[in-house]
Amino acid sequence: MSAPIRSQLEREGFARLPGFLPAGRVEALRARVEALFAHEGDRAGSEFRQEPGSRRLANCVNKGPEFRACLADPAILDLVGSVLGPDFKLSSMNVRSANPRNGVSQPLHCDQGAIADDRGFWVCNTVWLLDDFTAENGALRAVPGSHVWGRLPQDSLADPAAEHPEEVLITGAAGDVVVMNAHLWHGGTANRTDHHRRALHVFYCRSDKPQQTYQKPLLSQAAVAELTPLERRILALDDAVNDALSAAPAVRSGFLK
Ligand SMILES: O=C(O)CCC(=O)C(=O)O
Repeated sequence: MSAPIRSQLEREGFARLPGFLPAGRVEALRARVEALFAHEGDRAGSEFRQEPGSRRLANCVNKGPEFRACLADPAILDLVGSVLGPDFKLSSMNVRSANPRNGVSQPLHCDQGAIADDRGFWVCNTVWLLDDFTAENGALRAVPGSHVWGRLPQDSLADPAAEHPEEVLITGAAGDVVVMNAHLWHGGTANRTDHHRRALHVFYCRSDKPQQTYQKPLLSQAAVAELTPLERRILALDDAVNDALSAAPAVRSGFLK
């Protein structure tokens, strides 16, 4: 990946890869996402968390080859490795779709409520835009550089839901991917349009931390049979340390209860 992208990711805590996904893959993902929302109904997202004002899907690795194709893309893994170091795994793969006219911004948060530790950064998210992100439809906001501050918005701000004086809006086109150091203070904004705003979140963590969604027990035999060795490794399917870390339930969301 190009040096400017890497240095923006390091300096600002995020970088957008324009036109990363071809239109055909965006269409296939959208079609699968809508089929799953129709099929799962009120249960959608419940393997992780549901969110007022947004539709969510969780455990997407198990829900179609369109999603699995986003799990171990070499260019994305390279950037994620530049944040997390060489030893990392998938933490979760979810869809978030901000509802039309939902009237709610997410509070600024760091994913998993994570603060960098003495080994450095341990969470990195990638946001795959399935619709254009605009100033009106619930684009991401982020406070550039906040990934190195070593503190959480909820411990530092009177109102993490309020606009932050240093925040920027991360807009882009369907097919772009935003790679984000997930210690960055960020959140989805309110959708003021009549259309859903959909994104796939492919979220990674360092290998010594628990997965947000313990993948192994949630994967069907059919899905496992299709995995490459690299995908098995990224899912930590043969990693006894991960089994010990991730099997115990814990609070693993930045702000969702
Ligand atoms: O706008 C988005 O999809 C990102 C939302 C987000 O930061 C989250 O759900 O943790």
